[in-house]
Amino acid sequence: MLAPLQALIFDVDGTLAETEELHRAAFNQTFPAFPETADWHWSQDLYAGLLATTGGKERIAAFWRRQVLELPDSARIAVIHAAKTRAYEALVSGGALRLRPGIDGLIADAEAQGCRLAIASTTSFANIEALCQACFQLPARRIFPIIATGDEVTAKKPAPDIYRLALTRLGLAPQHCLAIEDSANGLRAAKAAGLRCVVTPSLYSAHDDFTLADLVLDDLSAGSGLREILQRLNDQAGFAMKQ
Ligand code: XBP
Ligand code: MG
Repeated sequence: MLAPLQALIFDVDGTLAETEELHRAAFNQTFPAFPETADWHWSQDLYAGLLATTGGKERIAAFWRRQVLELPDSARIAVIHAAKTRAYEALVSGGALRLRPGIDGLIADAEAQGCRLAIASTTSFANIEALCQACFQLPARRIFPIIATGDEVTAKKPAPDIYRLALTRLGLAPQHCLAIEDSANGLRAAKAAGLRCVVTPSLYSAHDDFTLADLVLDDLSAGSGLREILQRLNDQAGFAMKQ
């Protein structure tokens, strides 16, 4: 028995757009404003390793620990991270991001075929809103009526919590949904929530292990969009378009 597809659940960072260089720039713009982080600078090489920790606040704390510095209380990290979010929003609003190839087409396909759209992202709602305003010229909820974010759950990716929250808000079982991800942490989160997952590797995740993925595509623009993706998944058994 085929499970009709009822919703696509998108990751944001690295999946909708190549955002991590902008996140890195926002962190580096922010650090000099705070005495504790004034001499911090995250190079690409350093950031590639730091991405193993999902979530900006958690990433700052991980770097703090790595330097064997006494960790400040979480409120102080939240203040630094709030400044980073403001810096990131300004960069995004300035037009520094483009949607990855195929995202527009996949969203149009889903809408045309009655498939609902959702987001499950580690980043904050403010950042998702800024990206949608800049890249779609629309509020995030106009495109993705269901949005689950990192600050709404206790455990971020690779834990399944963000995907479970999205599924609860959709009111759907995982077999009726498909996750679109770019990283091993995101893939693990989606699989742990019981979802099928298509992976489009991004700048920083190109060398991740995607063994668990149901399908890996260079980007989402190849072929004939959602129908072809579902056909390829279906060849491995289990999905059909919503009737
Ligand atoms: C993205 C992240 C985020 C961003 C920064 O992971 O880990 O932390 O790097 O965002 P995913 P914030 O794409 O798997 O959701 O600073 O807002 O946390
Ligand atoms: Mg991602």
